[in-house]
Amino acid sequence: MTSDHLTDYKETAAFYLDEALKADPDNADLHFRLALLQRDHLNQPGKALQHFRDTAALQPDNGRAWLALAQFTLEAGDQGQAEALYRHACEVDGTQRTAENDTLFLRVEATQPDDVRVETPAREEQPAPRQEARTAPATPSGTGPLTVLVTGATSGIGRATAELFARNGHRVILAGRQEDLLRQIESSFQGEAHALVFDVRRQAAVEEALRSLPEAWQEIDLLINNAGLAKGFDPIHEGNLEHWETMIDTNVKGLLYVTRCIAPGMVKRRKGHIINIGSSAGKEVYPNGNVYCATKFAVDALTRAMRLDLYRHNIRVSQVSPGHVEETGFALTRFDGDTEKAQIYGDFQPLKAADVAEAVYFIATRPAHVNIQDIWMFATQQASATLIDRSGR
Ligand code: NDP
Ligand code: 8X3
Repeated sequence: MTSDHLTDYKETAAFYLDEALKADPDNADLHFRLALLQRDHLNQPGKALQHFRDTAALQPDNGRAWLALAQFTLEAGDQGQAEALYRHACEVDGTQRTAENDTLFLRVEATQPDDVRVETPAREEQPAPRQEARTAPATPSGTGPLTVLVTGATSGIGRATAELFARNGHRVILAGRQEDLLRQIESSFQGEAHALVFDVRRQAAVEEALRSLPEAWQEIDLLINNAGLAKGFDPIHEGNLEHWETMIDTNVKGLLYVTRCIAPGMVKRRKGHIINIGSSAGKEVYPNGNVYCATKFAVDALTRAMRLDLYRHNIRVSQVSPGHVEETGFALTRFDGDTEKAQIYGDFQPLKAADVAEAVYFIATRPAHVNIQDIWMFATQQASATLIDRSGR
């Protein structure tokens, strides 16, 4: 058999797996087999990544899928996020833990989020990851525990933010698209958490999900509009229309749909706070950033406009506008799973998801008479969208 035949055979197998998935889209096993084929034999990393993500969402104890996600992330140069994914793979399936993988994924100076703990290593030579020392954030003044809704809580900044609020005794509604992952995060938190499944682009689904909240979770004190993404990195004349629609629908319309549902209750109660996750891309445009930047400029404008509309109702409105942030799925999503292109953090130290979470937490825990309008933050090695000291970490 020639290698041509072999490729044909594998392409045929992929075709039929794809067809089977159309009939049975929630079949984790089909997603996983297709992902393996695409990654190992068909050189289709973007498609493989998506199917590994689907596998992990549908079958959260599939350690091999989590390990694959860790490998993609490592290849994309995001060591912190890769380490968290590897820890998670080990947690759900102890057989994924090997000395070779430890060497690959665990850093000596490791950050270990509380929610991805790994059992104490059985072998002495395994490095003991160290909890990163962070100052305990202040508690909110005189308000008691807040009920906080975080959109996009399955990953990156949203997940780190939800974790920080939960760790400090607040009640967190974890909103996202991936039900199993949300439930897993929910059960991993020490504090009170509630998973809520919806896609921010689907207005009816947003309304229905928020209406379905148990009574004890209905009164949201703090809305963190975080769900968002970049797709593509092309000049305007070569842009992909589907990418544009996705970014506009998610980053702008999604934020509006969620806000429109939650703000009326805040106005009625004369109490509440909305924090939007904008971006440095909403302050200055950069080449090939066009539509993503436009959506974040829109978030910036909406933050300011919401503030004008809501201040008389005693509602605070704020924004955090970060530059590059690692430990997120941002770059992999933008470059459609292309791990080479997604290597944008390897030669400098960007912000970490936890840094942004702390900025959000700071804003939310100021005394009631203080409204922080915006925290525009960069890593020390980044001075603007295009000025980055890439001389190494
Ligand atoms: P991640 O990819 O790690 O997280 C994005 C989150 O948004 C995921 O939970 C994702 O869920 C969710 N999401 C995406 N689309 C939808 C949707 N239609 N409905 C519901 N949830 C959705 O990236 P980040 O943590 O970096 O991104 C969070 C925010 O931070 C975004 O608004 C981004 O623009 C902003 N930002 C990021 C920076 C960075 O450098 N990373 C810098 C500045 C701002 P799912 O897993 O289901 O896709
Ligand atoms: C993410 C930061 O510079 O990649 O919003 O657009 S950037």
